[in-house]
This record gives sequence, structure tokens and C-alpha cells, in this order.
Amino acid sequence: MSPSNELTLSREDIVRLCERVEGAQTRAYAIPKLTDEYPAMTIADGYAIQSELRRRYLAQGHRLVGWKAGLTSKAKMQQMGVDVPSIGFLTDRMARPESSAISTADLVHPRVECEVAFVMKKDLHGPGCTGEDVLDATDYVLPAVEIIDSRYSGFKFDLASVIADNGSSARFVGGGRARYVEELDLRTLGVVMEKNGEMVAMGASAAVLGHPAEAIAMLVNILADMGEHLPAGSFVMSGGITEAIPVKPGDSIVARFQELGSVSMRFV
Ligand code: OOG
Ligand code: MG
Repeated sequence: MSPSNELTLSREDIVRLCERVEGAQTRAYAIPKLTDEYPAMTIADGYAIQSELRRRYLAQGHRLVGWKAGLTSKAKMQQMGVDVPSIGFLTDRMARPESSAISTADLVHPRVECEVAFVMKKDLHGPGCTGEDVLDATDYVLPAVEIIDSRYSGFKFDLASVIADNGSSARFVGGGRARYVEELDLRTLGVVMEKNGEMVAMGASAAVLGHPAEAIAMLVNILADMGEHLPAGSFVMSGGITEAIPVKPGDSIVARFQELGSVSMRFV
């Protein structure tokens, strides 16, 4: 097997696979995992496809609003059968207001997860970015729900394919109560997810690499590998604290965060 940081795909393959993922994302249909066709695909290949996807969306007028860390908790790694975290980009088209009705017609397999989001006030550059650097560069934190949507049929995928699909990013909702990091212990925040009034998942923010700021530091270091940095003003999600819960039309979700209030939405 090739080392994970080695590119094995040609430029043509990258563009072709990117178009395949873009079609699945924008027209909401499932595709086989990319590694079925390219079993030697590496993590570097996954990021090359993701970067091409970002370039194409930005060329179409989407705005980059931030980034997300994914697969940062044991619960998520086990659920997805992978062992290293990943990152993905977030655009203005993915944002949905708090308490809104979110359409599922344009999604394949939507699932919801609770996350702590950070809004940055200083630029951050890797490599070597630490959790302390992240806290120093943070303007405030707020609770968020990410609606992920793997485009792979039967949820059969591996890390390289997930990264190419931009970490299953689809929609996100921020809300609740924004707080300064100095006022909180971000390791011990409890969260509960309710679906249709019943508790379906719970967890504590320490699930995210021991401290959500560590997940953001990891993200900045992966960005550095890609020749990118995290600009001031970015909205960054630190990764699902609980496992992801499937949703369908008619479901209503409330994510309750200790100290940060709650975020709600319904699906139609
Ligand atoms: C990958 C998305 C991971 C998270 O917070 O862990 C992610 C997936 O589960 O499809 O967003
Ligand atoms: Mg997530």
C-alpha cells in the first residue's frame, strides 16, 4: 500500500472523481465508494479531490465560511470504522438558521450530530498548532448541529472516500448561546440530543480528542499540509460528540448543551 501522504491519482482521475462527488452532492444520489474503482486511493488523494471540489464550488460563487473536523471522537471512529480524524470545508450554502425547517429532498442519508463550534478572531497557521494556540485565537464558542450526509451507498466507505466527499458535509445549524472560552471548561460540557421529544444520544465534549480545541489544532495542522491556514472570522466545527442519528421528514431535533443553550430544527 502507498503511504497515506502519497498522491496516486492522476490529475484527470482527480477531476473525474471530483465531478462524480459533486454530482452526488448537488443532485442527492448515492454512489459507490471511490475506492471500489481505485483501491489504492490514499488520504492524500482524498484531499486532492476535496480541494478540487472546494475550488469548483468557490468558482460557482459559493463562499467559504469555515472548516470542520470530523471523526474526532471514539464513538464516531467506531461508528465509521476508521482510525484517524479528517477535515472538510464549510460554505455559506450549507448554513441553515436555527429553528428552521430543513428539506431532506436534497439529501441522501441525513444524520445529525452535536458539536461545539468555534469562531476565530485571529489567523492560525500550522504546523505545530496547539490547543492553547486555538483557545488564544478563539473569539467565542457556540453550540451547533451538523447534518452530515454520506453520499456512499449503504454507508460503505473508508477514510479516503469520506475525505473526497468532504467529510459528508451537507448542512449545519449554529445557535444557542455564544460564550467566551475563558468562562467555560470545554472538556466537561454535557450534551443531549432529543429526537421528537425523546433522548436519542448523549455525550460530553471531552469525547472530541479530550478537548475540542485539540480537534481545531489538528485541523489547522492538516490545513498546513494542504498549504492553507485558518483565517480570522472562520466558523469551525470541532467534530461530533455523540454518534450521528438518522433523520427523516417529520422529525424534530433539539440538541441541549450544558452552558451553551440549545439548538433546534425540524426536517421536512
Ligand atoms: C463523516 C463525518 C464526520 C464528525 O463530526 O465526526 C463528522 C461521516 O460520519 O460520514 O462530521
Ligand atoms: Mg461532524
